[in-house]
Amino acid sequence: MKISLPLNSIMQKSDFIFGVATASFQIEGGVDSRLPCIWDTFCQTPNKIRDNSDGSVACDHINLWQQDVDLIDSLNVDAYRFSISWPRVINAEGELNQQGVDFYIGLLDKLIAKGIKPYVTLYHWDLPQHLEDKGGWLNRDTAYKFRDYADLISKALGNRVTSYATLNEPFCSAYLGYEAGIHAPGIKGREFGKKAAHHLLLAHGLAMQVLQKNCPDALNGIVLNFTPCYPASDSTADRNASSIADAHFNQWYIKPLFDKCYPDVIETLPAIERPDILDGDMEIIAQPLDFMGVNFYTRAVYQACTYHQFKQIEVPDVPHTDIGWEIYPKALTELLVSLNDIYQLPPLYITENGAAMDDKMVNAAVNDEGRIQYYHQHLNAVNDAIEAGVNVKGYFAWSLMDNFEWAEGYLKRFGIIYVDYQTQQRTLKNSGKAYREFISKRS
Ligand code: IFM
Repeated sequence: MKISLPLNSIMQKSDFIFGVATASFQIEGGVDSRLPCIWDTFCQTPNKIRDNSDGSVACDHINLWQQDVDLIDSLNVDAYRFSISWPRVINAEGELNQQGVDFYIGLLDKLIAKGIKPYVTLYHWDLPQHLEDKGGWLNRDTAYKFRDYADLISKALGNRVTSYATLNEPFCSAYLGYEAGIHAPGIKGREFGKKAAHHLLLAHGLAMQVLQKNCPDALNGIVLNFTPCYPASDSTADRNASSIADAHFNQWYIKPLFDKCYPDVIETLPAIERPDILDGDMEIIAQPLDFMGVNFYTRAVYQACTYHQFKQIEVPDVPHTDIGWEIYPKALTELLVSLNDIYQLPPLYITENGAAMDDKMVNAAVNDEGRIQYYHQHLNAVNDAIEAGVNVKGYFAWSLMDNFEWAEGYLKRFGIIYVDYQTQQRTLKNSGKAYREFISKRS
């Protein structure tokens, strides 16, 4: 199977960016050369990570980064999206840790020397533990600490960075980390999620002000994840249920960026669940964006439920990836078209898209046909959205290589490169070959 798009498609756009993506905690390892973060603590808490693993070695990228950049280069991609580990570059006193900064300068310089554009995310979930000890994202002051970190690091990296994203997937940090409790720091309770979300969005707005001042030539923005909500039936009750779920899980994070307010469901929240919004906060959050990143993997289907308003259901007999997420590429097209209808969007990038598969190495090869098909379908879905008028300027495959998949540990493999965690040997999967071949066919 090959990845292919129709003629006269995004393949013809010379400025469309194809890339691969990773995140610091998921690949770096090297815990001894940085401060602890909330995921170090969470991994040490019994029964939080399915295989009881942690990020202490991960893909050992901290040592193997040069060969990893060579691998990225061999894929013929235009860009590499990675994140900076806040606890690696800022010490407990809030000053730059030069050793950590030098690691990223080396990485950036090698990428640039190879003609690969660096797309940098400042926060992909690895909050310094000492800030969590003071309340983490439930403490408004963390937003100001994030602004200070963004200021110091963006000055230190100079003009090396093509694009800065402030946050990756604030929904996951807020909801999974401070409401469902299944991600670090593992806090559970409906009264926490929206408060954490507000401070994350405030942190984004404050950091955007700094980035636009320090790096006016970079593309500065934010990366949101979307799981589009569909009703289980055409009934009014199910359609309402699905739209309430959408307001909580998707619109909650995008509406403040463009409309300076939260979705109307805020009015239905009991006082204890409401965020603490101070005068001027919504103006800070709604900074002009140079781009917005969209991370997409799957959709969710909801039906009405008297107790919780909505209930997610499993659709029978549909294809799933190895992590149990339904494969439904049409939702990506529909999502992009609907966001474009609702909001005054800046250019969009698909900053993550990919599939976990039960990969097996056989005779030094990984024949991951299912993943190739996933990429084929989703790239075509992006192309359909562009043809419907959405301004999408790039696409990043998640992920460059297998890595630490959060609460799933190392059990789920998302890479287009296979990682043998015993030897740290990397092997290009067939999907990696297909992606390389696809990109190389561009005119
Ligand atoms: O691995 C994660 C990534 O860190 C954030 N987006 C979703 C991916 C797959 O779960």
